[in-house]
Amino acid sequence: MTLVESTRAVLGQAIAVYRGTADAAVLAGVRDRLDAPLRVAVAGRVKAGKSTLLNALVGERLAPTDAGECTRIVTWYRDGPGYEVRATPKDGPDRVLRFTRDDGAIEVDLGGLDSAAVERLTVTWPSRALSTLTLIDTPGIGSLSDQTARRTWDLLVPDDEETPADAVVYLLRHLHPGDAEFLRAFHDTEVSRPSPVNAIGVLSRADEIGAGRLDSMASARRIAGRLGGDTTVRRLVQSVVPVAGLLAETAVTLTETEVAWLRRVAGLPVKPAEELLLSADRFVNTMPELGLTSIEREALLARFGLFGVRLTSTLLRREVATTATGLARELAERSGLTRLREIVGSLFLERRDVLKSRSALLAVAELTRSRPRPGGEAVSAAVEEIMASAHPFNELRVLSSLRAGWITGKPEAIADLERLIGGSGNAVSDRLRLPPDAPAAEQSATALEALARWQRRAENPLTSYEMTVAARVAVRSCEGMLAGLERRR
Ligand SMILES: Nc1nc2c(ncn2[C@@H]2O[C@H](COP(=O)(O)OP(=O)(O)OP(=O)(O)O)[C@@H](O)[C@H]2O)c(=O)[nH]1
Ligand SMILES: [Mg+2]
Repeated sequence: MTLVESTRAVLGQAIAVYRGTADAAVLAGVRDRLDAPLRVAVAGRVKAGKSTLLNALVGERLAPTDAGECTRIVTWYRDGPGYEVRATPKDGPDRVLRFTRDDGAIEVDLGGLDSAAVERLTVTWPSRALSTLTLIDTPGIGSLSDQTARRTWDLLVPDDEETPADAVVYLLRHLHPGDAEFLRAFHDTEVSRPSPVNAIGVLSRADEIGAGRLDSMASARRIAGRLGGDTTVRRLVQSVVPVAGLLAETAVTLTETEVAWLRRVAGLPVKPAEELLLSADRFVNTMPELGLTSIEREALLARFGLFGVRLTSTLLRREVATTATGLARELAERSGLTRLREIVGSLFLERRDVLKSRSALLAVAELTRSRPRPGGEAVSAAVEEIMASAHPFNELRVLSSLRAGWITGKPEAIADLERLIGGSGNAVSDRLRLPPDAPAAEQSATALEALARWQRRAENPLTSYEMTVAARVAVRSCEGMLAGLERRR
């Protein structure tokens, strides 16, 4: 039985035990979630750029990024056949709301509802990106009011019931003490403690780090690298990637008009262009002969930021990209969006089943603990059995221990172990450090070598206890890969 199948079986068992109670419906919901897209929450402090980044991931400007009332409500964006915005009030039934959308974000009319009385909004939107990921936009934590922060907290660290999110993209600018506390609580759950298994860190608004200079992203990469190596951060998130969210959002929604405007800037010789772009104020108010009104220039700044205008006009001048499509691709790459998507793919999407099962089993475990019913012991025993024996969970556990610094050894061995058990992605090529298109024979040979290496370590009497446990898990991972490769042949 696969992990998802065993999870589904336990859920069936639990539903039978709770039949006739309100919890049965909750459990049925948990079971349905196993087949639904992965739920990823975008969290972080106020104005960290959460909504902007969410839009970049969707590929459309949906989430409002201004100071509107709706930024204070947890909002789910999910794929569906039609367009709909629905409010779930704290009390009372759901309500379908009216909304408008011109060429920017969705504007929701709360229809007299007080934002504080709304538990969440659900935006259903036909979208390819959302068909694999349901994205949850959260109000900033450490925000104006404690109540708003509380909502994000409840969403990710509920006191009871299921955790609504399977994974989280956490935006950091510079690590704030509150950030660490927040993430730690989110991970303080049964399967792994602390666990970086379901969180990715994003060093957000990366363009602002180098004051918008052309080398801003390089500085941001260095800082992200340092943050990602920091022990506190490593315990909380799998890796930290720098993303210039605003530019990323613009890249995926770029218009021909914008490109045409930027061509005018690109048409200037280097020196005057540099002078024009020294500050936002200069860009808006000087050089009338450029042929762009101040309103057009302000529109460009709002969409690209000063860094984006500098970068894009330079790319056009140097003919690195000549078409809007080419430019969009280049900007997605340079803003860090492409890399973030790869990481979401390898760390979340490829591990979807484990993350899904994990959320579901945690929900069942919590329910049997907090509201026991006759027959519930067998269910919690079955949950424990899966959690203790399913190999993917063992991998996650070792990964957490590694990240927490509980397993020590030579740095090369630690790095090898971390990759083998899926710390850099679940794909066999990621685990074996091979190119994705490496021939099967090469993959098998590499997996065999790794197997022998980790068997030796597991059997070596001088290996520490923690490392022995981890080595056994690595051996299983290698065996699993070999079996998979064998099957494919
Ligand atoms: N320069 C720059 N500005 C950004 C970036 N990301 C967002 N912004 C701007 O920062 C402001 C806040 O962005 P949002 O995406 O609304 O941030 P948020 O975290 O969702 O904010 P709240 O929901 O209110 O906490 C907006 O004016 C954005 O245009 C970025 O990467 N670079
Ligand atoms: Mg927001």
